[in-house]
Amino acid sequence: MRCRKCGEKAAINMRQHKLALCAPHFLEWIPEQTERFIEKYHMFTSKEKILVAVSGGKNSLSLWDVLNRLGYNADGLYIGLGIDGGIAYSAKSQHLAESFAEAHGLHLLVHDVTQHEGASMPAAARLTQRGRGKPCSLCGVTKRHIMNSTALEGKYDVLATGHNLDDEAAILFGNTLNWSVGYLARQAPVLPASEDGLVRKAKPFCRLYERETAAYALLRGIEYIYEECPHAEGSTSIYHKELLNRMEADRPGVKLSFYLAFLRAKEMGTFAEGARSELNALRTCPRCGQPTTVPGLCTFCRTWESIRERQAGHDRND
Ligand code: Q46
Ligand code: ZN
Ligand code: ZN
Repeated sequence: MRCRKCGEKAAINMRQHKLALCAPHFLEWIPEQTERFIEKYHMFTSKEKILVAVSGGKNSLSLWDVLNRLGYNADGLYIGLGIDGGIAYSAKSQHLAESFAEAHGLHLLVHDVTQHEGASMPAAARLTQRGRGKPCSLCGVTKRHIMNSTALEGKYDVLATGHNLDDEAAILFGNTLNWSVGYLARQAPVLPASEDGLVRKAKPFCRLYERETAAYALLRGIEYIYEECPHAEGSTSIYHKELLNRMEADRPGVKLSFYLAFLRAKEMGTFAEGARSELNALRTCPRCGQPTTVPGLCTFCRTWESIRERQAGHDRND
């Protein structure tokens, strides 16, 4: 297999694009494609301040690297969840995020959940009924809250995440199986800021396959955490990814066409009603001031309040 651009030996063959490239041309192609998506979906401009959610994994570190190479003004945010799982998951991923920032002269903000919220994610999950001890739903609520509040406090124009096409297709697949109209209405390459305090969100890698972001990280020599979060095992999103991978193996490009056809349907106004009813249902949390769909305290404030109460109860009983 030869590189389409220079005829040298190809480092990657992307069947879905009918395109093979050598390492140097592939390392140029990824930023070119990313820039194209940033402009096409009006995600942000080079004058704006960007906060990249960095987990220490291949997608977020590659995204931070690409934005930096393209000359964007992007800081990173690492959220320390206090997950060990026998592999020191959080400690390792934080170290990799910090080393990357240092090596590239980039600014990384670190928010430690144990320090700020009072318990690590696994300990907090054990204290709530949510997910019967599995931390993922609490973790999702907490990460979204911290990302939004950090972006608002730091006056960032936009929050960028490393979601790739495999993530987006799996989310879309799950939302379609349940016909979750509200979620379908909110799934997009870019979500504008809302007046009531949600910062703009962008996914510049939403059209890149995970295989491509992984190859980019490897060829750029980016050190990232290979292990998945130990709590990800057995998750529905991984199951959906596996199903889509099986389809992709038989029909290269199916993930991309599934996602692009969805975006076209959205452009035609499908799900607009779902978006309107979601927006109408938004209220403001009296404690943190962030928008919420539930009356009274938002899910973040309510859940962490009950975690701290239970923790205090435990401490008294000790
Ligand atoms: S980090 Fe958190 Fe994920 Fe780990 S605990 Fe679950 S939600 S799996 S993306
Ligand atoms: Zn080449
Ligand atoms: Zn709140």
